[in-house]
Parts: sequence; C-alpha cells; structure tokens
Amino acid sequence: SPVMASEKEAALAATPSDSPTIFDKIISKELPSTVVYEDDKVLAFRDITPQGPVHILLIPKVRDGLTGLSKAEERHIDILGRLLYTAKLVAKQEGLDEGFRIVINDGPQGCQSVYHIHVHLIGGRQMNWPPG
Ligand code: IU
Repeated sequence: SPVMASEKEAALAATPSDSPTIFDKIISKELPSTVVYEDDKVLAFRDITPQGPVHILLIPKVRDGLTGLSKAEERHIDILGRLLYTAKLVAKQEGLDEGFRIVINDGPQGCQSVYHIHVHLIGGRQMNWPPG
C-alpha cells in the first residue's frame, strides 16, 4: 500500500467496510503490539503513532459489526460501556491523574482510518480545544 503522509491522508484513503482490519492481527498476536490491558472482551495497546506521551487504543476483541460508532446497535451497548470504563481503568494505570482525552473518530470526515471501532486514550500533556 502507498506510504501515507499523514493520518488524515490514511483516513481519507480508507474505505469504510466490513473487511477484516489490521486490528484482527493485533488481537490474534499475529502482529506484535504493546498490550497494556487485556481481558476476555477488550484489548488495549499502545498506538504506533502516539499523539502524546500516552496514547492507547481500546478495542473490542470481537467486532460484531461495530466497524465504527455510527454502526452501533442496541446489542453493542454493553461493549461500548465496557470500552469507556476500561479506558478509565487504563488512564489510572498510566498515572493520568491530571486528566486525559478520549476520542472516537468516525468515518472519513471524522478521520477514521481503521474500521474496527476503537477508543483513543491520549494523555500526559495539556490538550487543546477545538481539536484539529
Ligand atoms: P483512527 O481513529 O482510525 O484514525 O485511528 C487508527 C489508529 O490506529 C491511528 O492512531 C494509528 O496510529 C493506529 N494504528 C496502530 O496503532 N497500529 C497499526 O498497525 C495501524 C494503525 I495501520
């Protein structure tokens, strides 16, 4: 695949779809990642392009159609809550006692590049508003 100049470029090149994503290989450990938390439902690992001193992605181990938040159905309510609650646990584990940022990018305009829902946990520096 072509080298992407930026995350935005990758997001705009990504086709929203139900195809398997790179996160499946991270879940199966076929691809290495730095796992910071894992249970039967959720995997949390360090983002390869960190946007802060701490940048972790939290994903459901089973995608179940949840390519992005815009595809959420009632059956996903439990896993959505679990992802956010786990983000709080991991923030504590990472020592982010002064605060942190949670982001869920959705679709091309939201700059989503991987179509397996993921919660970004970013911290360790002062955040700004509005986001880019
Ligand atoms: P996005 O919200 O879809 O843009 O987030 C995808 C993230 O996945 C992005 O921050 C990438 O740096 C990150 N990532 C990764 O950690 N490991 C990978 O192999 C790939 C992307 I591809």
